[in-house]
Amino acid sequence: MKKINIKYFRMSIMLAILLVPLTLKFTSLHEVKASAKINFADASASNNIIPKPLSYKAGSGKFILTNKASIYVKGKDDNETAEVRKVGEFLREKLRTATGYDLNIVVGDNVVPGSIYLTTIGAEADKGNEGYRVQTTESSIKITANKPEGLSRGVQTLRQLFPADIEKSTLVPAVQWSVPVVTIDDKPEYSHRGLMLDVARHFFTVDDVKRQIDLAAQYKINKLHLHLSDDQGWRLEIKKWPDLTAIGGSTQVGGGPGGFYTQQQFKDLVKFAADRYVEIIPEFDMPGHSNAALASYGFLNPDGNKKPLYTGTKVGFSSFMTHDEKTYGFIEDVIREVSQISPSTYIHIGGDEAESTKKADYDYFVGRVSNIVKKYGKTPIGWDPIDTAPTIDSAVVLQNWKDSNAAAVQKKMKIVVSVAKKAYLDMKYNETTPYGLNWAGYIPVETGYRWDVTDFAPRQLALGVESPLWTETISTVKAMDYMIYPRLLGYAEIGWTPKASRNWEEYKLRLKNQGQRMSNQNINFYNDPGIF
Ligand code: TNX
Repeated sequence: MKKINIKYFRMSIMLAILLVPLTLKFTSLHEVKASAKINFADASASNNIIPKPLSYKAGSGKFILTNKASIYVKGKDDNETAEVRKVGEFLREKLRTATGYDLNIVVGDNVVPGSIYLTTIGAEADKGNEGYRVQTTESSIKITANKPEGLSRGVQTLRQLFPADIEKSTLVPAVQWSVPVVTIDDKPEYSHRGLMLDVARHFFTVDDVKRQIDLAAQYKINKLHLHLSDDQGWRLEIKKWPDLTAIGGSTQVGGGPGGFYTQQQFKDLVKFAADRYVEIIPEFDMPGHSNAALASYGFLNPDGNKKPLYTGTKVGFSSFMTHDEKTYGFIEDVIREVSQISPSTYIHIGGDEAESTKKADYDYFVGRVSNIVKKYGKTPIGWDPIDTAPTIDSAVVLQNWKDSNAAAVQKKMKIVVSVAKKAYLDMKYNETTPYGLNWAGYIPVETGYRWDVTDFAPRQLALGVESPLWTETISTVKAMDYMIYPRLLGYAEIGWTPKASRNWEEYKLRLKNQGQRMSNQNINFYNDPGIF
């Protein structure tokens, strides 16, 4: 604490020294104090980006956006230009509501002063697919990246350079829409920065999920893992087996009406996510957590009879038959249909808490199912203990939720870290939290931030981080927001910003300043009194 205070004290003195002569030039002594104060606020506001960029070099002055601005777009060829244009349209829409400006999109690089330019020409190769440079001067904003994906990440950064009012859902008059002069060079530490939504325990509509994708994407979350089946519900239409949704999708925890996505709706979700460069990873949890399927079709059960639907919250009681070819035929139908509508490189096969499946049967089952996934050109992911099955090799990814990945490390499987005591969004913040569970402990905002992927996985095997929201106790959008925010910002930063550049005390200040943006977006975040 002390160190930080001294640092900030020094920073303010330095800023004052810098600002006073500048402001003296134009103002009377009487005005000096006030303008110095405003300038200081501007300077600190420019450091509030989450996740923290790799390099942020502040210049002096600001760019002011007017309704005369155009958004110029140019790719390396026509196809890419068309994609860059879509990123430009996304930016236009994000700026439209609060400013009231209907900015022109112009293809080309004949950029006139006062404009914004997005291009994939001239970026440094080492920025990869997601890296970008945002360079602002008093007369222009330029974002450069190797790929439209990187431009999209840069656009999310640019949003955070504007005043927080930019995020309001109504026209905000009399605001100067300025961004500071700055050069930001940025790229992510990890390629997997995920959010998981359990839409099986409680169903959430397409619009609810879209909203969460849109909100998460602003913090550069790039994977949305959808937990599409569990004991309480099956949530994706499978044309060959319509009762999965007609019966298995008909309820949820507590006995509400449940619901499901048609394949058309799923494709629509995939597109919405792809427009934000977010990949949707579909999960069907097996061989446990499978009661909704067992309740839909008798042939999946040893006695040929459908199981009753389940609306409680116990785990570990259901299992697919692991030595019956009807099971594998059924699973192959599901995987085939899903692989046809899901462009993700992954299909998640669950594999957790199979407490009603003998270990040898579990090992056999997860090997068979991961081979089916591979047959359809996808990479299987599974929860631990999937790594412990001898049938599972390094072509399968482990999603690590307990602190147990010895087998994965030994086999050199890639790992997504979701360790429950740090990354579970369904854990309460503290004893007063109105929703959530606490079996993995409380996860206050600080605990959620103060760890690193490498605490739980070797760096060379780690793909990144994913924070799951299990929804046994979460049935409304309000509750969902409350559990996800503000913790997701921390997970986003753990995935994006290298460990050496992260520090809780400094993060806390940036997070505090995100409060206004979250409020403006009507996010029902947990308003932690220690932070906001
Ligand atoms: C464990 S984490 C589960 C889920 C529960 C969650 C509740 C995991 C792979 N399995 O079935 O919803 O705990 O926190």
